[in-house]
Amino acid sequence: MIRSPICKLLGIQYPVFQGGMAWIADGKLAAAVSNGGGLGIIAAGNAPASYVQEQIRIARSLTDKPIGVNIMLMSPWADEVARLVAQEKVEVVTTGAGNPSKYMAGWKQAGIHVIPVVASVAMAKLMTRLGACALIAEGGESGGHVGELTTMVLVPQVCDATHLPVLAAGGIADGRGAAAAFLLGACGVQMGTRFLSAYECTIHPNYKQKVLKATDLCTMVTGKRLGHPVRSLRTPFARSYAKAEYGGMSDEELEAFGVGALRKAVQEGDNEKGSFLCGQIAAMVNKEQPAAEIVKEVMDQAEQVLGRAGQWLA
Ligand code: TUI
Repeated sequence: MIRSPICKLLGIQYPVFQGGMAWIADGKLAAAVSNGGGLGIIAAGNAPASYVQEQIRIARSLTDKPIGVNIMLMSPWADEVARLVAQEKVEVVTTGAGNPSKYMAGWKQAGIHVIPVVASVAMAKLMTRLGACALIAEGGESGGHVGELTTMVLVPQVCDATHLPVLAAGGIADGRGAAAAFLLGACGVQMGTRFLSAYECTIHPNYKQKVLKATDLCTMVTGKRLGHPVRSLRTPFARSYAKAEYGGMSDEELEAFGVGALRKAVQEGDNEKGSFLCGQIAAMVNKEQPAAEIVKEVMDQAEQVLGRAGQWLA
């Protein structure tokens, strides 16, 4: 069985986090992952604190295991969600899409395990100095907001830059990817795209089917012009956004074009106006199954792969 320092630190069975996917990772999905021995994470996304509070209540009613909340730092509600997680004594807070420095001291005082997502060595060093208890190094293979570096390149550099436990994210959806992450120096993984196929993930059926049918070149990155690159499935909407980005639209028009697109994908499965955020590894996500089974299957496979890892040693 695979156990690593992050298991003991957080009181979880397997070193597997479920990514805090905006509009998708709700209390039900998070509880299912935590009940499976991983760490389920509720996404605050662009929602107000009242929504997050309700999802925490739902998760607490379904599991007595530790849970996390992901705070999307570009959200206009980030300050109030930051206060809420301290009040609610959530075990773990992860952050994404920005720099959480101004919240770190308050969260630590509230006894929260703070685990920021970093996409660079500089951010890894800063978060280490400010008292994070672990880091998630996320490469640009991931879905949603992406940094510049790939997982293969980022993870070993972050491991060298910190004494903290590092989880790898971006492009990991099975035991091979998890084993590779361990070999790069990570002591756990975070997966988003793989959990889109969980039974407990209640995205629109159109969204789920698109992920299950995706092939290797099915994703693309848009949004670089406005400074917020996002990886999504290559749908009619993503293509027309990309066209608009390099056409004559003003920044304001472009911004308005994208508003609400993720919600339209998740709730309505809207093929024309929805933005189906998704990682590059979607091609390898082929079946629906319970979240708990995903956690166990990935770790069992990683164990087998690691057992064979020395086969070429002479
Ligand atoms: O945050 C994510 N993925 C996301 S957030 C999101 S919601 C959104 N919707 C539309 C546009 C933008 C966001 C959808 N997917 N992943 C974690 C992550 N964080 N990846 C990269 C980073 C990151 C980037 C820069 C973390 C820190 C950072 O620091 C920049 C700075 O301030 O120096």
